[in-house]
Amino acid sequence: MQACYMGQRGYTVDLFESREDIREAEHVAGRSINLALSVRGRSALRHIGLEEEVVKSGIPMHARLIHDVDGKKSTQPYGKKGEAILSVDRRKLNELLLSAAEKVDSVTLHFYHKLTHLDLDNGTLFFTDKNDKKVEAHADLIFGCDGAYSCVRRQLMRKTLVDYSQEYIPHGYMELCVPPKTGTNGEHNMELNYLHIWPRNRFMMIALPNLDGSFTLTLFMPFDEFEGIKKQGEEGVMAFFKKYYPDAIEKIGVQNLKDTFNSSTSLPLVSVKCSPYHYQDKAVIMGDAAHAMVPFYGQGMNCGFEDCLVFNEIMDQHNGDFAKVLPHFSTFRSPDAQAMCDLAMYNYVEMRALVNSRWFLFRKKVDRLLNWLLPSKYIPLYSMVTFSRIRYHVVINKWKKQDKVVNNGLILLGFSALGMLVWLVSRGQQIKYTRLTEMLTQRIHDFF
Ligand code: EGU
Repeated sequence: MQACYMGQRGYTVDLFESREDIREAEHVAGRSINLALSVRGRSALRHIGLEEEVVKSGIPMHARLIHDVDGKKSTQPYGKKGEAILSVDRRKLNELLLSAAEKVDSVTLHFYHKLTHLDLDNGTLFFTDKNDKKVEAHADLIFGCDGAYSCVRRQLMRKTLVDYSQEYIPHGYMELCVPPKTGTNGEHNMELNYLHIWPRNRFMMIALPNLDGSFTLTLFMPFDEFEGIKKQGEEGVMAFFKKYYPDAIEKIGVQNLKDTFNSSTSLPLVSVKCSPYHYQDKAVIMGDAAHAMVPFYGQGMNCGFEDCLVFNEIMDQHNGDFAKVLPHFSTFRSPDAQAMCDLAMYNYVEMRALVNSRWFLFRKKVDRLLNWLLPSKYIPLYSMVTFSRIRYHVVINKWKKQDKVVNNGLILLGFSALGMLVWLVSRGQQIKYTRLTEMLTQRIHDFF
């Protein structure tokens, strides 16, 4: 993505990728198969003329579909009519981006180049290629878009004063597959245009649709529970699913479920925050390298893509003077990326702790009511994150303010109801209760 942006601005770009060219790969192992693309990611794609093509190959999800333990289903729309998030294939997206980058004359792609170390002051990069041969390259400016375990970031941290935090959560994830209906030519076996959710307190499962008629299921669960189930072998797996996800067994298929569960490992989820993102005018990190987040808002890719858009806007402001652009990018972007990391972590906690609490469910209802009453004034948090380009740190501020107003409003409403009740009773009982009413009114007055 960043190669496309820089290439289209006329810079000479060499893109180094440790793996093979995914367009020629037969089978791509590991990492999640589909991604949720929303407004921020789409805006970044639009700017390089790729939005339409990506949207065409994505599946719109207009609502969430929640499966409870009894197999009962309920839906909640995401936004207004026509608003949706897209389930896109990671591989397809990578292919489109690579082809778009390759189309630019000044961009050259290099595959099978694994970065081993780099000299930031001289702009020298050291790679090993397919045959383990050492390859050296030189660059005036290095973009480190090399993921959560970034090599560029590691070097950056030795050269400047970088604040850094990393957190693993106790949950891991495992991907399972719901194949298309048997005997059909890729007909979906569950409702197509939804993000399916099976919330179950300590663990949770979600499913996103694929173009070939299948769904990719992602099960989030503490590592020790994964281990516990695996120890019991096939029976353990079946017992677990019968208890918590009975409706999913037939969709996945018994044999498929047993096979995948016991042959896959659960993968870790890491959250990384750091600041600044740059070294002088020589290097800058972007995407997961700068801000890896847990996936509980579906924003990892969207936030990373938005980095490119933001960087590009800052390039415009400084006429491409990297000595100004890089620090500006760091100070402008890191509060937002950190805010998103925090929101994602907050949602991880919330989803487990609060999904069943009465107050939480009540607040969700109030949220929807208020949004329905004041569609432009009261926007739910997920909506600001997913369907707007409001800066993430502003999203948090707005949300906190909104939350306070609503909570106070609800308390006031509660007290008014109580006051009314007391007043009615005291009218019947005369003087006896006037003092009580007075006392209460005084209390309410003091409270606000
Ligand atoms: C997790 C893993 C539902 C893809 C957060 C919603 C996600 C995605 C939600 C993954 C959830 C969770 C939101 C979207 C999205 C919801 C969101 C989460 C896509 C608060 C492939 N999350 N995800 N929230 O709102 O804003 O329906 O792996 F289950 S899309 Cl965890 Cl909108």
